[in-house]
Amino acid sequence: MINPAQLLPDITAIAQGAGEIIMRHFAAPIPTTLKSSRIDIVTAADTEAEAYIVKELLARFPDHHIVGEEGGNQGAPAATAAYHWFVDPVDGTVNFASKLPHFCTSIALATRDREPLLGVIYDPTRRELFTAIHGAGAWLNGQRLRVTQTAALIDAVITSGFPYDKHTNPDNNLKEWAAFLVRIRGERRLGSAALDLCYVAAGRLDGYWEKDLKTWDVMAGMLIAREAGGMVTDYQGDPNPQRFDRGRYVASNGKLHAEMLEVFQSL
Ligand code: 2AM
Ligand code: CA
Repeated sequence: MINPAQLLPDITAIAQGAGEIIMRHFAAPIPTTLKSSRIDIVTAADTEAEAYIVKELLARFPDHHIVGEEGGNQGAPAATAAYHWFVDPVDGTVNFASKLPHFCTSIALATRDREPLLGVIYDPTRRELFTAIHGAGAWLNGQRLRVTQTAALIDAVITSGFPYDKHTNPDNNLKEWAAFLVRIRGERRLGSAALDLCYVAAGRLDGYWEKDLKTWDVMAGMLIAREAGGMVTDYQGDPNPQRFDRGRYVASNGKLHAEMLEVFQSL
């Protein structure tokens, strides 16, 4: 059995190394390349940071499987590897390419059936390191994290995001956005799913929801949110949407969760 706590110093160093690569690119002009659509973009920072992270992970864990946003599946085959890594080199690429300093690197270790064991998220512009180990709490630069105590949606500040096919797919989160807008104190749209989950963990936000998320966007952040006392499910309340790549995630401080799920049911 692997001991995720023993891996934490190395994985932290790798996430911070990726942060250095990203910040070097952030200081210069940032050309973008299109992926699935005109707004789904990738930059040299994404590619270079992911190559660095994958090289470091493969050197240490050659018998593990690695799922990376830009590089696809690497390492040992998914079906046989006991452990899977989920890597998003730059979460918040649209912010990054716009020179808006709100993005991060997300690295998670999970079992083959996608139970997260370790989550490391590094925000290189604020030098904020969010970490969690399954069963051992969530931390920000060495300080223990706790979710908010907000108990009613009307007192809540909640964030969300919109999918890359929003121009053509009518199921583009606008109905959900409107439904929450009139029920809460404030709605925010920050642009990094991984940091949204960390901010729920840190008590900076009361809740978060989004559709079309991939495992690399959420695997680390959902562990960090849960280890800070939060709850993460799909829109119906299923506690493990990452197992089936369902893409729809709701995170909250726990107290607000039922009220948040009711909003989806009302649509
Ligand atoms: P990215 O910056 O790594 O692409 C924005 O709403 C947030 O959701 C970002 O974290 C973005 O990740 C993610 N996101 C939105 N649509 C996505 C998609 N179709 N696939 C993967 N991630 C997506
Ligand atoms: Ca990304």
